[in-house]
Amino acid sequence: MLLFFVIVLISLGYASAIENIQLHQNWEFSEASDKHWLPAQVPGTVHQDLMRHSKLPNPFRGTNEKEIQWVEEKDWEYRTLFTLTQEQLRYDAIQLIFEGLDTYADVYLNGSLILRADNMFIGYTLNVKPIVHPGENRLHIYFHSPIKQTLPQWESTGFNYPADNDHHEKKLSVYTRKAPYSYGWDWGIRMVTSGIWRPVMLRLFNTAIIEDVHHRQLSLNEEKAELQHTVQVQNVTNSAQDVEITLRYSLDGRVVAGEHKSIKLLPGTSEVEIPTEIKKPQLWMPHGWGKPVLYLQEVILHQEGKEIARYQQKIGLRTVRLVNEEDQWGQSFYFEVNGVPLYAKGANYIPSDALLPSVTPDRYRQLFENIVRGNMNMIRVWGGGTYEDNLFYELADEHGILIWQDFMFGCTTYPHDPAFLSRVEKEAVYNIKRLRNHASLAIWCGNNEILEGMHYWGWKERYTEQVYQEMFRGYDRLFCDLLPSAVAKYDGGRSYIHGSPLTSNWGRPESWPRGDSHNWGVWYGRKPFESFDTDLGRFMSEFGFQSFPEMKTIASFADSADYAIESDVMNAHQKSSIGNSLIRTYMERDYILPENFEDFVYIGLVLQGRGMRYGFEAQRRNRPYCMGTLYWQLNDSWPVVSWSSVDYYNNWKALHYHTAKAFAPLLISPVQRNDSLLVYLVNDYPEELQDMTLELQWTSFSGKRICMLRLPLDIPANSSVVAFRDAMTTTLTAEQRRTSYLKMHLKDKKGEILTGDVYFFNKTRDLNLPKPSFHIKLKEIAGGDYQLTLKSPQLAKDVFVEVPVHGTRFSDNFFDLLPGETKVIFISTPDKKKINEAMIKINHIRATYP
Ligand code: NHV
Repeated sequence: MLLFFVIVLISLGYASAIENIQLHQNWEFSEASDKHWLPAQVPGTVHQDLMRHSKLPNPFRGTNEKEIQWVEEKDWEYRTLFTLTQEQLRYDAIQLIFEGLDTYADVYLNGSLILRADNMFIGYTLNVKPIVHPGENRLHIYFHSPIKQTLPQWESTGFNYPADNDHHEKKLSVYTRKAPYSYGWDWGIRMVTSGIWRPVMLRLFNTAIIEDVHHRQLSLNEEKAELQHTVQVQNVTNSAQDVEITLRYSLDGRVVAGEHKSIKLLPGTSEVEIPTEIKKPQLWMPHGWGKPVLYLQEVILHQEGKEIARYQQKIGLRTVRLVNEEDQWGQSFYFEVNGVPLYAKGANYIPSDALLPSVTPDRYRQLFENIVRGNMNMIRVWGGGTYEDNLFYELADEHGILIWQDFMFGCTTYPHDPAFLSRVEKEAVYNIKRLRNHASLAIWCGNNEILEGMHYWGWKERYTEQVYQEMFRGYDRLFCDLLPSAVAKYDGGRSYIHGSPLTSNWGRPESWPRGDSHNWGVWYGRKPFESFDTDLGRFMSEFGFQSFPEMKTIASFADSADYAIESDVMNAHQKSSIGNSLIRTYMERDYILPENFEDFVYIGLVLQGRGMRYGFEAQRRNRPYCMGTLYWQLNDSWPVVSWSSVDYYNNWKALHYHTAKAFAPLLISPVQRNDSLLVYLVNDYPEELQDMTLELQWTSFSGKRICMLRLPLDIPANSSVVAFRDAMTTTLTAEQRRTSYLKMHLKDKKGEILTGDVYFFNKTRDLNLPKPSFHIKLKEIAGGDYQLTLKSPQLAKDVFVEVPVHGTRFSDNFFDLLPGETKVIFISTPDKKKINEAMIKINHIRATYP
């Protein structure tokens, strides 16, 4: 964008207005002690550069993680040269901008120490005009090892912080404002990176620059929106006199204020207030409720008829409010969007890669495609990662995805000495200002699970009373004082909560009715999936279940000799010490345990998908008591066994297909309660649905229809209703309940199917599954796009169509192929890769039986 901007200005003859020069060329790096310089890529990390020069093995493969740990203990240097002309030196201002330095970086320009960076989460803008000269300029950055840098602090602290996810015995991560997950996590490889991880550039300009625009919405109704925009303009002339410029503010190309509004700039930064009004505003709607309409706001500065600066950003008009109030059940926790309570559906997001600079714009787009196709409307940027790239929030705005933004603190207490607090304050202000104009931003949250840890993870016993009490004081200082004050000052009106869960609660029934809940009773508590029916909070912001990634992802890091659950290589990719045994325990409850590794992986995927779906539906059935489902976790940062629904190579696990189905705005949700079958209809649309028909069809596994029922009904807006109730024994005998299923459809008055589901009357292990005989046909419909037709006279359960190309898209997968049904799925491979029938593997539950 910026490059495009430069070119446009030059072509209009405004070459002198502004120049943005990316400094991504000619970099070299070296370990500090050996001065052996090699070409480097910027933005990047030292790990990526070392891998490029074969100085590190692929860290994701085999047990290589342990071979790369030496990198974190070294200091690293990066350097480049750039040239500037006499003419360029004549600009009023020359800024050197780092959008992100990871982390302890001393920056030298032509021999001057111009910055000592100590926080990876903030960008730095430096005035370098007095330091640069015509011709060659030397930029040199010395990265101190984050380990060595903090060791003295650790040694003088006198105790080890409870950062149990930090995979080093000395818990150093807490001292550094650096993505916590890079020190290891229970799904994370340890790669303590250093480097210029975000873009670096020079900005040369005359007169003035638009430093910031803060857009605020003062009121919003059907008639009009009242907005206030605060524009900060920095005057960079040396003149002691006032500088006259004009400012133009436009929305969607229409100048709504300040056409030739002339401004006298005083020396330094001036604030210009622009009130505007939009008649009949079009609202930004969350995904599932309508269009997320965006308006392009643009501020342009002119001097003597020439454009000197331009600022663009898309904004949305909507209200979002966290309603966290006492009510008949306890304390509500829901988001009201444009005046209507929204059932939030989504997941917890972790960083997309262990090496952040390798997340390309394309990967962000694919991520949001997964979010949208998963029928989600909210994503939580969880506090153990990073504040995401601008593109992430732009895509959220565009797709109507609300963002729950944690500050980057999680699962441990932190220091709260003055130096630490001052870093955090800068980080908060920087990121609040960077993100506050996004329509998608719904809430700021102080941290992940720190209070939970304080109360229930044994920390009281681990520390002296004095240390423990000091930790509480630190908590209050950071999360109840510093962060909320920063939010109030720079983003007033946006909701803030000090932490999630709001009232620490795992496994304590008395806390379910209050605030948001993390339910880890399933998984850590070994409770059955059916406990999701009763372990219900007001907003489920975390709960999850692990699975292995599918075989082609395992094959990316393991050899076939490693294909055993407890092999060294598999264990290096399973960071939860109890993970494998928990998967097995749950599998035995619901499925017949398969004999081979590949089938264990496949059934594990089905187990995770079906189990989690049970939870999603239970929570949605219980609206309005429960008003949100954000599961743990959406994605992976490397190929690993984890709770994710999409693996590192962008392959959907069974869970993501089940998510899309369970999060559909209209849901048919059957459940067995005592000896009855109840069929719920859940409508998340803000409109009533009239003249609907619910069709129920009981059918045997070999396709024989047993019984059929049609029920006319209306479904209220934003509701969950029981549409059908039947004693389990009324329609089917016990034997039939092992050999039949119930198919359900919701049709509108034209007979069109709006949604459907299939229900089985027993756990999969207790069903009498037949052996299906498939007819399969693959047809190429365009380059890389295929149509696969599947048919069988007998039921095939949880059919998994496997294609050996990473990132292949399936319109559906992990589905039940009903007897006699012709199932057509669309398959699309990345980069139009060719596939054929022989490459397709099909698995299903019956095929795994001994
Ligand atoms: O373990 C899975 C995920 C984590 O990756 C992540 O930190 O915030 N998880 C589990 C829990 N929270 C989170 C809950 N943790 C516990 C529950 C019960 C006892 C101890 C810990 C996420």
